[in-house]
Amino acid sequence: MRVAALAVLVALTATGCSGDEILRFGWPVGVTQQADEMRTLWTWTVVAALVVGVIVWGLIFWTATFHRKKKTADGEPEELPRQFQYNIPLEMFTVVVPTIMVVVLFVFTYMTQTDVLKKVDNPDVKVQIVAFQWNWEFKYEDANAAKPNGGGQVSTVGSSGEIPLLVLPVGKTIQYDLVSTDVIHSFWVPEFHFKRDVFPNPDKNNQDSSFQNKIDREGSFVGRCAELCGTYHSVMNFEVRALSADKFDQYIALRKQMNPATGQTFTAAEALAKMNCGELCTPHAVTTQPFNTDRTARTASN
Ligand SMILES: [Cu+2]
Repeated sequence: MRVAALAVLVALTATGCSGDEILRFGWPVGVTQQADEMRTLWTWTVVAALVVGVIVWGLIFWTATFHRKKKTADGEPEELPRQFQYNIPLEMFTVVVPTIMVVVLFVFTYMTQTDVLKKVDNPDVKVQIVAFQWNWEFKYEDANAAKPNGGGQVSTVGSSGEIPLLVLPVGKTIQYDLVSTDVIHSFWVPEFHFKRDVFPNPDKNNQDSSFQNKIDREGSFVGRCAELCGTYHSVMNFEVRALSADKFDQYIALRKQMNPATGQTFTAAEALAKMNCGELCTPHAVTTQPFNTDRTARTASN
């Protein structure tokens, strides 16, 4: 027993796991409020499973150790131990208790799912996510005013030479409206712990083609198409750049302004470069054909 306790202690300390990591039980780190809610559900589900597990393991150990087939005093094998089949109370117990467990897990899962899918009426930012073979366009639905070269929405579109950057604010409710111009794609940012298919004609199918979330930290996160959509499906990548709300406002303002150097409004990369806020505003861009999957080997675009 002492050896086992020591082994557990060594395992916990030697691997350098923090309390947070232990309670994460292998759940990957997410960057949205919704991902944290899912993590809480996971943590308590594992805790509940461990409690049940410890009881079951204890019972197995107890039965196997103390209720083995014994020999009698004269060396003859003992008759079968007492049998419990057709024990109605016991059978009721083994039906009712697992049913209660499943119901409890179901209720908490349903509550978490409802929370994750919840939408408020007035999100702070709305982006239309347009998927097409084989790239993405991100249109900022509220940022359509006063572009000097004739108006139109602020939007970022990927090309075969540049991965599109989806710049978003931290701490704001963001609504993603998904639409495809051709086949079914799927919008997936692994760190959001959320993925949703992108359909052509979103009004004509029964899937809700929009969702909302709230990002809780700054950073760069890789996004992918998660639905096999044709020859160049694998190059359909994008990048989410989460900036503080101030920096995001600055970014959108720049996107509406004329870049004197080009005579056009600032592109995503130009606006980020002009903001000059370090690594976070470095306009990483990676050629998408062929796509370099090594995200540490990004090449800066001009
Ligand atoms: Cu796709």
